[in-house]
Amino acid sequence: MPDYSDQFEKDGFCIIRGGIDLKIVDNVNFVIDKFLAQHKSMLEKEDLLAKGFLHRVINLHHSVTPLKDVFIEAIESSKSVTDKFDRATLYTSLFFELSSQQPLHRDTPYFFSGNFGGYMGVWAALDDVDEDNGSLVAVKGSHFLGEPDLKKLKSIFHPSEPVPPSSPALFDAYNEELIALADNAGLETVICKVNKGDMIVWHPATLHRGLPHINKAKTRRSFVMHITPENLPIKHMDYFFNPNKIIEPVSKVYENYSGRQIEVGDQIDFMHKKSFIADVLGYFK
Ligand SMILES: O=C(O)CCC(=O)C(=O)O
Ligand SMILES: [Fe+2]
Repeated sequence: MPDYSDQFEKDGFCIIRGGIDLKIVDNVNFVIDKFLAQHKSMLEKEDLLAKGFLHRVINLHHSVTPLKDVFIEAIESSKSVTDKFDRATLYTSLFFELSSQQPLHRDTPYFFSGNFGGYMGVWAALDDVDEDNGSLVAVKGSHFLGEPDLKKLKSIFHPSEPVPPSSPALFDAYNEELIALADNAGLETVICKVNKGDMIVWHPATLHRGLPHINKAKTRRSFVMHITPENLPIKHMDYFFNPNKIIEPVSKVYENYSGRQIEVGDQIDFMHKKSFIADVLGYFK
């Protein structure tokens, strides 16, 4: 595999064509079909699908275990970038069949590790993805844009109380300011048209989004891996907007999987609405 680190440093992201072996992709898709054959009607009944699709499923890899093979393969193909801060571990994941359709944003307020870098987004296409079914979009060089006035933003949304771990209105306003900075700087927006098996790695401060999912006859199966070096504490908006808050060291529990560390956990969450433990959903492979 070529060294993608120059491109990643310069652009804030890189596209790695054919990063995931198609045998692994096809197997994962086959196993997800099995998962759906068992759970789709329950998920439908519980209103945990979006337009009939899996959407924003957190840590599905705890139940659909071949997704862990996608992680192994993705890091193997991108390690010149993803192992830069020390060996990459899997912190959390998101699975989508319907595009995230999320507006342009930086991940940093929700994946904040103080001055220590190392968090990255690693996105694997399990379907061909273009403008029709919600391409991932990234803004070249947006990781170099400075921060907007965080104190001022805080004072507008949380004038007299600390910022909570999650504050969607503040997150949106923060990103709006960055989008204006990117526009002013004339930064280029790249629509990443990819084939299944391709992957994209982004820097935590790179503006990125998922386009609207227009053609619902097609799925947009994609697996986002949020990676960090071992034991990197990850904090949210309460820390991001208060850099004086001390980030304590953490000691995480990992499973060793094919020579890589995957954070141990057993909760699978659907669209932030409802979680199940893996023992309840079962293990699919
Ligand atoms: O898949 C997408 O459209 C974007 C996902 C994303 O922004 C993230 O996981 O940080
Ligand atoms: Fe993101």
